[in-house]
Amino acid sequence: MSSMAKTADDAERERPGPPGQHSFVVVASRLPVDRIENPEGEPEWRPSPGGLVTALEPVMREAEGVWIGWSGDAGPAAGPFRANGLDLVGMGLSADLVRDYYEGFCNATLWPLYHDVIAPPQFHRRWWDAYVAVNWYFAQAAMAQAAPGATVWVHDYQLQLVPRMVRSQRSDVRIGFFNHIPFPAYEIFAQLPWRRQVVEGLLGADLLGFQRRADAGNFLRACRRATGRRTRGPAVRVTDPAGTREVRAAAFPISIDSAALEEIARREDVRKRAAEIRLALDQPATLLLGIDRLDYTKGILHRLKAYGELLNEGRLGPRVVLVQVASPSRERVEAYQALRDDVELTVSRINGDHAEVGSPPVHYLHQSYPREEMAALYLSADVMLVTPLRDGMNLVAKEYVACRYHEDGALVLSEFTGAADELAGAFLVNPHDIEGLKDAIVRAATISPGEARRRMRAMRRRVREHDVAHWAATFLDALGRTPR
Ligand code: GDG
Repeated sequence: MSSMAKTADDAERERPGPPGQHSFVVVASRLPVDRIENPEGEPEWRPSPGGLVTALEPVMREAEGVWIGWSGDAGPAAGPFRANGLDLVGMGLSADLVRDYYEGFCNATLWPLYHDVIAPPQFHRRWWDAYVAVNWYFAQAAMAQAAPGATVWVHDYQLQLVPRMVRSQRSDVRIGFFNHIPFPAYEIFAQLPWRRQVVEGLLGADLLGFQRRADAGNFLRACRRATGRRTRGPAVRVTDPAGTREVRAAAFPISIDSAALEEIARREDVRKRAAEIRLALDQPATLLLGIDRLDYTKGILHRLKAYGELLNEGRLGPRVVLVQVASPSRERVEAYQALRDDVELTVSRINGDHAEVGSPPVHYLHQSYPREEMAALYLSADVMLVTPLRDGMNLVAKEYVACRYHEDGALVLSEFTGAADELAGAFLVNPHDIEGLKDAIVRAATISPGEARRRMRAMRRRVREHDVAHWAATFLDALGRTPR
């Protein structure tokens, strides 16, 4: 990668290459496949089906789409290839760029900053340079793939400069951007030494999608404050060499493939597995469940604190169990290593204080599971605990609801998640308020079947009608209607 030391402005002065062949281009930090080694020791691509690829697959096929992303490992670019019936372009990041761009600027600067500085963000100029360089590398790949007049959909905080970089050379394409994580209040965003460049980078798009209206509002305020631009409702007027245009910023809450997940939950083997899970836990009267990436935004420690106190006070009765899945995440970033130590210490203390031989009150699983096992866990749990301190949406909450086809179970949900705007049937909590959280857990654990049904039914309707296909279609429809 020879262009690594470029600044954003240098990058824009370069001449564009010839246009590509694809009329729909997805640009995301990660590919929808993982590189694995087969038994013969050769590399192979295995699908890593997330909601995003499921939602975009039909559009990808119809519009001869291509997906540009990184495999997740340091190493050379895989180049264009086909896997799973999709055209993919694998981007390569050197070990230095993985450290400075991915672990550094993305995960130790932007992630904590955009999640309300729950952990202190670090600002390093070398990391910013790597961010500019990698964004430019992705922008070039997007331009090389995009046919004249193509639609380019850029995803998430790792690639905020790509819209402007693409626009500067390809005013023929339509550019959408979706931010999967929150956009912080200006007082927090303003800490970023490169705040103006980030806002300008995003304003290269025609349409900017956020999870919540509050996020779109925060972005519009950042436009006014960091760039001095005027906004009118959801629109920002931008003048660039190709003329004056209006950029729209609005909420498009993401969702899950609800029907597909419910189908898994209804499978006989999955139902059997759910029963086995309860049996293995010695048929608890109440099974509480937490499923999160092991991340400091997810409020796992607050949840454990509340649970530990409830056990001390005996408010949940004797036969209660918490299963906490904390799937390994960003293990080379310092704050994540510290969090893992804290969580594991806290779990051990609770178990040390309350376990009887063979029956610990917390089952802590630092592992990743197949989707079937996840569905069985959702199906087995009486109460789902989703207590982030800040979360763009939180798909786990929606997944729990999608699996509860018996219309039972209860959801305790932090009001600081995007999902809280939609799932009014949940017990909404402020996870910092430990007493309030404890009360909500007790209420959820002792809910009457009638109330549970009423709440769950409303949430299920929402998740069924607003699934991920609806999300993608709504965004792409709005993007298609932006003025040319
Ligand atoms: C970001 C934003 C936003 C977790 N462990 C396993 C596993 N998972 C799956 C869950 C769920 C997904 O990972 C996690 O999604 P979340 O939305 O809960 O959180 P983030 O990873 O932080 O996602 C978030 C999202 O982007 C989408 O825009 O909602 O706010 O932070 O689907 O099920 N899946 C499997 N095994 C595991 O062990 N198979």
